[in-house]
Amino acid sequence: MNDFKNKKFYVTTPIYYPNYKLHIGHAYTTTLADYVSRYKKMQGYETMFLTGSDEHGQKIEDRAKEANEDTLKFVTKIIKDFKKLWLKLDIDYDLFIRTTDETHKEYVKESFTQLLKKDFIYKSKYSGLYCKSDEAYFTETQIKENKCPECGKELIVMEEESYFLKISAFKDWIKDELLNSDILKPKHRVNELVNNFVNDLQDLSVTRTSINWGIQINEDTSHVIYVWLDALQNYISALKYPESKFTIEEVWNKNSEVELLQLVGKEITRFHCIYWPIILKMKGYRKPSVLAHGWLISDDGDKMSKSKGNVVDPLELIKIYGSDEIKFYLVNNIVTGEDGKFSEELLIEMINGLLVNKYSNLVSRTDAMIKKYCKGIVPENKINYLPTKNLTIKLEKIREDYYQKMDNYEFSNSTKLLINYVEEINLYIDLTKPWKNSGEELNATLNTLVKEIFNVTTLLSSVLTTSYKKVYQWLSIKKKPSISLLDKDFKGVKLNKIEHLFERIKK
Ligand code: ME8
Repeated sequence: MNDFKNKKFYVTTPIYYPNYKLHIGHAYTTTLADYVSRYKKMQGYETMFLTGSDEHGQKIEDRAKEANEDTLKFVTKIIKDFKKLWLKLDIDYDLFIRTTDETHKEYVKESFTQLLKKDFIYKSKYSGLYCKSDEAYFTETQIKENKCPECGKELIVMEEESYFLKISAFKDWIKDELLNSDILKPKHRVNELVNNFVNDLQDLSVTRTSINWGIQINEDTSHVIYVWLDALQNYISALKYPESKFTIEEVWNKNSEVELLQLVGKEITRFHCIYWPIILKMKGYRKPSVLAHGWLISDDGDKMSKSKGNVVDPLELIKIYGSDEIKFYLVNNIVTGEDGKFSEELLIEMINGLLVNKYSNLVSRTDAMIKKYCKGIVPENKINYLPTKNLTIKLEKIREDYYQKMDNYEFSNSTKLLINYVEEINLYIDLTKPWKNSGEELNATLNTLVKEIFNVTTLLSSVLTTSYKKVYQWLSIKKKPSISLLDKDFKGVKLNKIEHLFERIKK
């Protein structure tokens, strides 16, 4: 392994709209961010993980009105639920940004003034087909039968005085960047984006006079900033907060060495991979690095979304199945970058098939054998036992592959390798048959089992963020998971009691 001591990693999720409670789709993105952030931390990186809420715009104001509440009070209540979800899901974020925070608002106002001074913003009139629900204009070529291509709702004609961002001036630049650099992963989404949006790229309307609930610009208080110019800049403004671990210059300057990962659902790649890189370029900053994942779809094959009424409440699921179980399903069973199904049935199948049968049973079996054959004390491995040597070679290879997948952000492939790691250890038990073995060979086997359970548990700890603690407690390890702990020899360690890591779920 390399030394990552002086390296830094900045990971972000979209800031979610506090118009409704979050559903399992939101939990998916945040779980991926948490997984990769913990992994980088284990490698020795200094990490910063940003999430938050996108609080301005008509939709939010409308929802507050429906509820007959003051808008800020309304969103503040919903945000309590956001934070509760992240707590119950054991998400270790560093900073929760709200776009209604003063620091963010000030930053966005100043930024607007600067872009205006640099002539990247100008005033004009806009008329276009607009989707109120997605808060976006669409061009004729993007739509069919006056319906929003993203949510299917009826579009309306909007005309208003507006400030515009000179996006179209960067059309060739962004096309080239998308095709030839790493702004967007997976690569197959690039063509989609270029064909659907870049070829027909127009200046972006960035203010509204028809909306009150937003950030007023200094230059003209009748205009508030349109949500995307407001929202996207959270990734910069957060770094001005006192709790921020990194500074704006450190992360966003062109020569920055901070590794960056911005996770988004595929429906907002347009904003993150066209407008956002252009905004950054206008400000003289580096390019973003975005991973667009697919959608969680329900059994009927539809995207899970509040407007379709087919959402699953993660808080309810956590109560029944536990947070690690849900996180593992999301990371492992949804192929990163593709759409994937979520249902309770599939979740139960995964819990019983992988977490209980393979992983939890491995730990229980090993615990029982060491307690039976060695009075609960891990024996020493004194010999060069061939099955152990063969196992070690295989597992080292899996580990290398694991690091590679993680560094490539192929999350579902990474956890599949860890399951494979567990399977190899199970096969090693079948092969060495400790119940028929004795003497130094038995000692070598049991010592190896504990070592490899510890290794795989350490790697799994980035997703099984609660359950790994049971194994650490079993082995009296008080330290935080770290790659530097791998391959520790547990000879002479007295095993503590351990309960089942995962319980079988009855259908
Ligand atoms: O778009 N499957 O907020 P939002 C997978 N405020 N992921 C899903 C999902 C699903 N079915 N449903 C939602 C916004 N998501 C803006 C973002 S960022 C500057 C502004 C996740 O509350 C996914 O990450 O509508 C998606 O991009 C995000 O939630 C949309 O959240």
